[in-house]
Amino acid sequence: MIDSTIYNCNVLTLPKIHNRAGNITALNNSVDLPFDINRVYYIYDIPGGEMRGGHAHKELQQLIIAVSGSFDITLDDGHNRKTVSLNRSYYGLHIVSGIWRDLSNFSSGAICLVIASHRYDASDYIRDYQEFLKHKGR
Ligand code: T46
Repeated sequence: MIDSTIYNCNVLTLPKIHNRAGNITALNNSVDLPFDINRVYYIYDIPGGEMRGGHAHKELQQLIIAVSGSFDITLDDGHNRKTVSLNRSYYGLHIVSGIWRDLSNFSSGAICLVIASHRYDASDYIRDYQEFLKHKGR
């Protein structure tokens, strides 16, 4: 079990296969990720000035990639905060469980790809910040 703090949420450099016609990044289960993949989704057509997130997950781990454009992710473990800017297709932010996140500053045309450790489960979300602090024992 990984500690549930922002210091355990790191930007991973993903494998990149380059040739003159462009790049490929392939993510292999159990090889390139710190968890097994159970779901992939992506967020796109994000209107200017909008924010996403505003919640934490009890169990879910994720790898978040700006496959196009850029955006910022602010992570909060109930004690400390940090903001990570993603702007390259070969960087992925690993978010461990139990971290509040806010996504903002989406560039025009940004696409946010999320690789997730579990299938969708509404009961895994904590959408109230005070409840999140209680969950963290703060
Ligand atoms: C996160 C950020 C980056 C589903 O039905 N299935 C799904 O797999 C997902 C992800 C969402 N939904 C439904 C649930 C809500 O009615 O889509 C609606 C919006 O979902 P949510 O509020 O989770 O959207 P975001 O963009 O705020 O958050 C999502 C992830 O849930 C979250 O874990 O980190 O993307």
